[in-house]
Amino acid sequence: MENQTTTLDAVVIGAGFSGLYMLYRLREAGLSVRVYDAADGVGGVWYWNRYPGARCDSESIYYNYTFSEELYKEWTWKSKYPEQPDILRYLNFVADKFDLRPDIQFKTRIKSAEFDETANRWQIRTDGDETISAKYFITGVGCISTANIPNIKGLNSFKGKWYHTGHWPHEKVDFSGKRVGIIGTGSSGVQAIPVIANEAAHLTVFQRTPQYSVPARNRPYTEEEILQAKANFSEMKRQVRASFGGTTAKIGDRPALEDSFEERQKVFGDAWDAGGHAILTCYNDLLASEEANETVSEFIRSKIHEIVEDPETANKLTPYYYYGTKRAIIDTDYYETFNRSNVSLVDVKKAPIEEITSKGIRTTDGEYELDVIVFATGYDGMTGSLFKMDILGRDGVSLKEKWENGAATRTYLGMTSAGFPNMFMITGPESPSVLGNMPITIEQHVEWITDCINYLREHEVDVIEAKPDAEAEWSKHCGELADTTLYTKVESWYTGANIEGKALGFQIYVGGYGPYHQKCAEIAKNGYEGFTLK
Ligand code: N01
Repeated sequence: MENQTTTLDAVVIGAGFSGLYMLYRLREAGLSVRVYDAADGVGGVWYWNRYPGARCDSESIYYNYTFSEELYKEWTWKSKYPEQPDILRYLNFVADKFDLRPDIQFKTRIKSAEFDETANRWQIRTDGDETISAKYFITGVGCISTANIPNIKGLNSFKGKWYHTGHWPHEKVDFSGKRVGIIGTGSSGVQAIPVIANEAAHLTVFQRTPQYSVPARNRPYTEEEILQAKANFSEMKRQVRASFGGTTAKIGDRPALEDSFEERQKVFGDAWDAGGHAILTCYNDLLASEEANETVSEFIRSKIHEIVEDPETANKLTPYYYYGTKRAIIDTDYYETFNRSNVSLVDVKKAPIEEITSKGIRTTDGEYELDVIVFATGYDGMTGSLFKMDILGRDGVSLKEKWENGAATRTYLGMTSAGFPNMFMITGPESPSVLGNMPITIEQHVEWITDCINYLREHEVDVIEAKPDAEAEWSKHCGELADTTLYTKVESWYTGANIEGKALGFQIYVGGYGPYHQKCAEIAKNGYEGFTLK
């Protein structure tokens, strides 16, 4: 077939929360726009993450769009923490309500995007050999969407079935009567483990780093709560957009050590009983001071020893790093699951996995025979999905090359990068993104990008590009802020430490959603300060 070229004003990659709203806004602004997604449906990560127990850890009534009051009032969440099928239904509902599908091309992956300096347009290529010429190139690829399947010798020889939580089959995986092994105890593993344990003949958990987890205390919403949330829409919208993390949660007004031990136990105990992430924000310095952090870390450790009956298992499950510096986890019956007779825990830090054999997993301590292996081994976060494409800016320099494979990520506001004109990244590195409730920060990016494009069109500006000094300043500011926290002191997917050979760096703006949103608004108000407009 002959190579076709499509001409559009804008190309958006990804049909998740970011891409759907970007499409809605740009279409409303009168642009010709198309969204591309490799999946055959909308949903982004919620399309792919269908593993047992998959659920969001942001509260439902905040984990949605706030741009349309009508939409907010038409949709009703069932439970406090939304499960994956409900989120996927919600995003399908959004796509239908706003008739978005005609402008989405599914089952199409973007392979490359190259800026053509003579035409000031992006030449974008798909895996179907289609070429699109677009004025604006916008990525909505998600921060944690490129699966990390560790390079363990022998996977191909395994005779059983294996799955990654982020690429789960659409049909139910039947664990009944099976010997299942799961590698990984991050958010995905902690959610999947209790559910798989309920079904499997035996579940072996291969744990490298023990995790802190706090009960979610998920439950159905009452009718009263739903009515109240809907009635309170405008105030909720105002609060979440000005907040630190995209919800109405309050951050404690004092440092942890200002309270006595007994007072702290009461505060932490109440947060534990209430469930969710509140325990991390009881005090205002839990992520900034080692001593303060130790108080909450120790509280959770003591809970693990209360819950887990076998002392040796409890010891193996006891974490040692600063709580919250790896993404905080909430669960339903995680630690309780280790009291079951059909669950065993293998410490692969002590006895590392050597290989996957035809029969199962062999560690330095012995071989575990398995019918199914589940990889809950996470993602190449922040830059993984951007680097999967060949994005070439001015002078043919690739984004990956410019950012030295992640070692020197440079952005302006986490949305743009010098040398990549008319390109915008929704929730890119060095924006607040994953440190809170994603839909709220996504909406802010989408609205800022739309306003920016409207401004360019009104002022007949052909090209917008971050100035190198403005971006250097922003990256420095992000780094300095991060260094005031404990985040940079612990290895996690936030720092890239989970990916073999990946350069280490903490690429998230930690100053909070509200202050960040204000900064972006100021820059726009000052005629896009820090950008060259030509
Ligand atoms: O991935 P992770 P995830 N051998 O990277 C282990 C979001 N999310 O998919 O800690 C043995 O957190 C690794 O061990 P270690 C959320 O933002 C949200 O669970 O590196 N083990 C770790 O235990 C979350 O943070 C929700 O030592 C290996 C695990 O695999 C992010 O996605 C639900 C290994 C990976 O944990 C990622 O979560 C799910 C190896 N070679 C996800 N390689 C909710 O909203 C890795 N591990 C609730």
